[in-house]
Amino acid sequence: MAIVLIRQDGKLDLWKNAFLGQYPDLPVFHYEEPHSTEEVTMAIVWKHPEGSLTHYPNLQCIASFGAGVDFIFEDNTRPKNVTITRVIDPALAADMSEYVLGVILMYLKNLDTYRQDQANKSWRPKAYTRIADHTIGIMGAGTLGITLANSLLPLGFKVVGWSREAKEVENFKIYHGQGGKTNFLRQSTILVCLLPLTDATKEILDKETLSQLPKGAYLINVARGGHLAENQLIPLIDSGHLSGACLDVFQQEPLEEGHPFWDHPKIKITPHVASVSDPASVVHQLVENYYRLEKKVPLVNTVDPSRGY
Ligand code: NDP
Ligand code: OXD
Repeated sequence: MAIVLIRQDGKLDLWKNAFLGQYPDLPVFHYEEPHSTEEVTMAIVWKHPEGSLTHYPNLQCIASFGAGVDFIFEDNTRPKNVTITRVIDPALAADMSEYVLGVILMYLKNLDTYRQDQANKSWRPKAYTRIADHTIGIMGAGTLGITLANSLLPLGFKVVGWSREAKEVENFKIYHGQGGKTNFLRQSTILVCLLPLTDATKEILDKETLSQLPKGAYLINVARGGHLAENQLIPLIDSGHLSGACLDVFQQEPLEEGHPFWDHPKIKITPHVASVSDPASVVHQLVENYYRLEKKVPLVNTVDPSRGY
């Protein structure tokens, strides 16, 4: 039995060393070095090259290096009937909450605009809003969404959530399904997308959905670029229906040089960094599943293929 690591972002050695640092005897290889493909039972992947999983005839688990698994389901060449797992990690959730809180406070107090004004040596005081003025709508009240809600509520924000199935939590209301979507959207002065990308959520942030937000609402997309119907965003901002957006994820990453989002004064862009899996924090859960395979016991953090997340 062995583990293969597949990713194309220059971080293979960093991850391999993180595994070996904590588990020196672990049979872990990266996909570009010589290894017995027959031995491999677990592939840990992040945006792997399509077709790369077909080299492993004895694969029992495909594990995402991150929380999302959309790129695994998109690879139609992947071996089917192999368990898929994802990362569920308190540090990943805390990092996401910190990022979103930072964006919200920047928006409330116009801090990004003053940064631009300073570059132009322009003194232009603007009206600001307060925490009490806003209801944060968390689209995707799952692991990351609930952690975010629990970090915003003590600060005085009103929070509403939206999920696929009905669920109740003590401190805020979670709407669900198509039936609850409109009520959820109507209240959300700041909408944070934390959905998984699936057939049901593809381009869910389109004109129809975003038009149901209150006038002047702000959009934060930290989930996947595929959630946003990109060509429908700028008209909603330019018409004044939305006051702006902060986007961490894009249909195509890196964002193409000529994309209109780069130059729009009311769109803030970050390069898919809202929350990044930290090897020190997630190696343990990935290796735990490798040992579970060895012992033939059920894996943790599995994904339901029928839901796609
Ligand atoms: P979870 O699976 O824990 O939560 C997903 C939530 O979305 C659940 O509440 C689920 O509902 C809800 N949901 C799914 N489908 C629908 C639907 N069709 N209609 C309504 N609600 C739906 O995921 P995580 O919180 O761990 O992660 C969310 C996503 O965040 C990841 O998939 C990834 O794409 C993205 N991400 C982005 C990062 C970045 O740096 N930008 C970093 C980490 C993650 P229910 O509760 O009923 O199942
Ligand atoms: C993730 C991500 O899914 O980093 O973990 O986007």
